Order: sequence, then structure tokens, then C-alpha cells
Amino acid sequence: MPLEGPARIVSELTSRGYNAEREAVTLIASADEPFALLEQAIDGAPENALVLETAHVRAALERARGDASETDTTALDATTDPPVSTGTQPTKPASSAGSVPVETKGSDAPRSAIDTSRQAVAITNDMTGESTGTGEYEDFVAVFRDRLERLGSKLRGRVNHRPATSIESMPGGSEVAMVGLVNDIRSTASGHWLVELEDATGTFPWLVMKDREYADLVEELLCDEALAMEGTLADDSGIAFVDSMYFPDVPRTHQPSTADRHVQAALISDVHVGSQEFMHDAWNGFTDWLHTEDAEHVEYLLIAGDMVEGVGVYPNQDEELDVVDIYDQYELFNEYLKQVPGDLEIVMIPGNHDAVRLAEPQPGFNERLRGIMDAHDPRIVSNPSTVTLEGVSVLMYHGVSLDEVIAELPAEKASYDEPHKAMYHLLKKRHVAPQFGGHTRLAPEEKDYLIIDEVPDIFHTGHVHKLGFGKYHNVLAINSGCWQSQTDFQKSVNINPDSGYAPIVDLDTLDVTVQKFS
Ligand code: D5M
Ligand code: FE
Ligand code: ZN
Repeated sequence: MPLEGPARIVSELTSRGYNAEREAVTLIASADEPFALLEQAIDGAPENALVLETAHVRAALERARGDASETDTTALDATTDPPVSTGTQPTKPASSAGSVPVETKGSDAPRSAIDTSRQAVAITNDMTGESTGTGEYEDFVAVFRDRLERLGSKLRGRVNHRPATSIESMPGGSEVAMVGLVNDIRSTASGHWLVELEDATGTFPWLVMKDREYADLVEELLCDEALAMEGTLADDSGIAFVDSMYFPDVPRTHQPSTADRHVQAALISDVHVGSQEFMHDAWNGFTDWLHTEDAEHVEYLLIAGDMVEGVGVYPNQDEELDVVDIYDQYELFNEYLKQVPGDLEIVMIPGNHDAVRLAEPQPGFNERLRGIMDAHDPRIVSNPSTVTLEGVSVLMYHGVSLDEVIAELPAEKASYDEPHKAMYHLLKKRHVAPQFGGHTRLAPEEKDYLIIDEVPDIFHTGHVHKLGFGKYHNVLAINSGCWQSQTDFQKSVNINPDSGYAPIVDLDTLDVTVQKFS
């Protein structure tokens, strides 16, 4: 329920005499049991508090996590926020992290110097410093309005649509169409599907018959995505039978742009420096290789989040930390970054292990962290952002919503083994994280930064630690692997990460080669 959840939380709070910080509402809204959390947060807040602060909610989550860890350590994963160490008492990295790298001298056959005057990088949709959301009800309304408006505009030309409220007053049997956001998906007792669409005027129910071709598409739907439906009104005009369904999608005829010289980009993510499982040997192999003649055309390095392992991201994560202080982790990451040839253009976005707000869109790192990660002067932008390299646009998104797509869709449509296919669904929905209130935490802003407004030439994600790539309507989707070997958690749930691979894209052809360093 896109509009009601946060709204109900805000009204529940106001009815008890509380104002609330925006992040507090977002955190509550994204919990598995929002109202239980709301109760606990209020219970824990000081008696004279007028504003429910994020800290009160976090404290309630911490208490719940403490309780849960005695019984079920994973129950609260989706609702816990990482407490970020303040760094006021810096600790030295543990001795096992003693392999602090030195600058490589390169191999015997060093790459020739890059003519940096030919490099061209442009960034769009970076929302760093643009966050205006306050978590008020109006922000949730605004972000969904914006989504309906902008994704709807990609659908309105394709159907003869009517507002939800005017469909009800049309005669039974009429041909009708509507553009809206998916508000609810339910199966009926007889095995058909009821999909409720919402627009600015209200909601209207659409029935997808189980034996129609579109029934197969219902299992791809996520709440809050934008759709158009076309069909026939029932006799009482209270429901419509779906004949066709339309997604914002990428046109099949989409022609990607390419660079006009032979130049390559390395697309990586999930470095996880600071984790005991960070693979320094593989990383050293990668950066050594970048100095060789083989890599002389690699002029760009894109890193799609999870630079470091972070602190308190998952329950019991501390047991697998090599470096326990978050700032020390970034210092060490910067040492590893120094190994990369200095003439590479580097662009990076944060991920869910990084020390920025967890809710998406995630602004680029703050000044203190930018000051630490200064090797080769990287461009640090928000998650998501679009970076255009010599005319080739790359949509960079860390990829937390992929977990959700993989969990919600049938295995043949999206799985960890073929992460690029999960990415295809995001391209089809033209949104990097459609579902609100589920696994992926979203922060309402006045504009929906998570919409895929322009079709990118390349879509680059990470997060699921699996390597996979392929083309969807000529858009190259690449999920880069990681630089972390299997963690205990991953072992326990049978995730076999693809560690130590660097996919390299030819920007003049969009061909991909994979370099392996593990
Ligand atoms: O996520 C790496 C992948 O593993 C991603 O698919 C989430 C999943 N993962 C890893 N650890 C956990 C825990 N503890 N709970 C739930 N899911 C998890 P990354 O963000 O790099 O840790
Ligand atoms: Fe990761
Ligand atoms: Zn991640």
C-alpha cells in the first residue's frame, strides 16, 4: 500500500502527540511489523519527548535484535540499520590486516601512458546534497505522485486510459484502460489474480484470468510498480477483466551508444575491505594486471558499492571483521585503491555496507569519508547515479532490490545464478527498486531518483556477489561479482559467491571479457 503505510504511521504518531523525524518514519515503515516497532520505539522514548527520533527507533530495533539473537539471528535483518562507529577512538587494524599494500611498480611490460585528454566523464542523477525529504506524509505522497507522473508518461500514449474513479461510472461491458501503480496483488479462491491499480484519483481492481496469457506476467509484478492495464468492464462496473498489460519497459528497438575509439572500463563492486574474507591476493592480482600492457585500454574503473565491510550491518558480523573501526576500513580501502594506475578515471557509489544512510537513494559519501578515499581523486556519487563515459551511459546501482526481485519472482525468471536476468526486470519496470516497505529501504524525496528515466547503454549492479551479464533489448546488464570469499552466513544459506573476477567492457562495442584473479 504505497500511500497508506507511512501515512498511517504518521497519523498514529500524531494521534499520540508525537512529531517524527523523517528517517524514523522510514525505518518504521520498512519494518516487518511497523506498528509493533512503533509501540516499542514510543515505549523507549523519554517521557517528555515531543519528537520520535531515529535514535529512538534504532534503539528499539537494537533491543529487538538483542532479544532475537538469542533465538533467531536473521529474523530482523531487514529492519536493522547499521550503527556506524563514531571513530572518536580510532583503533589500529588487527594484525591479520597487516598486509597493507604498497604502491605497485607495475610489471615488466607496463601499460603505455593514457592520453587523459581523450577521457570524458559526465554524471547525471547524482542526488548527493539534494535530499529534501523530511519523512512527512507529504513526502511519501510526492514521491509516488512523481513516480506515477513520470513512469505513467511512458505508458499513457499506449492506451486510452481513464482515471480510476471515472471507470466505475462507465457502463458495464465498456472497453477500459488505466495507468497506475500496483497497490495490491491477490489470488482469488478460484485461482485468478486480482491486481489493484492506484492513480491520483483512487484505486480500481483488475482481474487477470488464470488461463489468459497475461496470468504468467502476474508473477513478475511487484507492489508499487507502474503499469497500464486494458480490458473489459464487468456488468456491475466494479471490476475489469484484463485483456492486455503494459510495462514502461525499454523499447525493443533501443540502439545503444558506443565510444568512437577502442577504450575499456572495468566494472566491479563489493570489495568489502575490512572483512576477514576480503581477498587481498585477488585484489593485488587485479591491480597488478591493470598495470600491464594487456590492460592498456582500461581507462575507467566503476565501483558499484560495498567498498568496505562496514560495522554492524548483519547480526554477528563483528566475528568476521578484520578491521573493526569503520574509518580504519576506509583508510585501508584507500590504500588498496592507490594500487590502481593513477591515470584511471574512478567512479564509485555507496552500497548497504557503506557508512551512508541505508535508505535509497543513498547520497554519495560525506566530506570526512571523501577526505579518506582520495586516492586518484575518484568521483563519488549517489546510489543510483548515471555516469556517461565517452558517450556510453552506465546506470550504476548497488543492487539491494535484486534480493527482493529474486525472492518474489519464480526461479526461472530471477535467481542468484543468473543475476542479470533479475536486472532485466528492473529495466522492464524502469525502476531500480519498485517495491516500497519490503526488504529494500527507501527514503521519500520530492522526486523519485530511483526511476530509470533514460534508457542506459549499460546497467551495472553488484550486491548479490554473483557475476552475470547479458543483454535486455540491447542494454548490457552486468552484475559484477565481489572481492570477498564465502562468509559464514553465505555458507549457511548455500550462497557461493563469484569472488575475484573483473568484467571488462569494450566501450566501442559493448563486448564483455572477464578477467579472473582468484
Ligand atoms: O550481500 C551479499 C549477498 O548476501 C546479498 O544477496 C545479501 C546476502 N546476505 C549476506 N549476508 C546476509 C545476512 N546476514 N542476512 C541476509 N542476507 C545476507 P552484502 O550486502 O554484500 O552482504
Ligand atoms: Fe556486498
Ligand atoms: Zn551489498
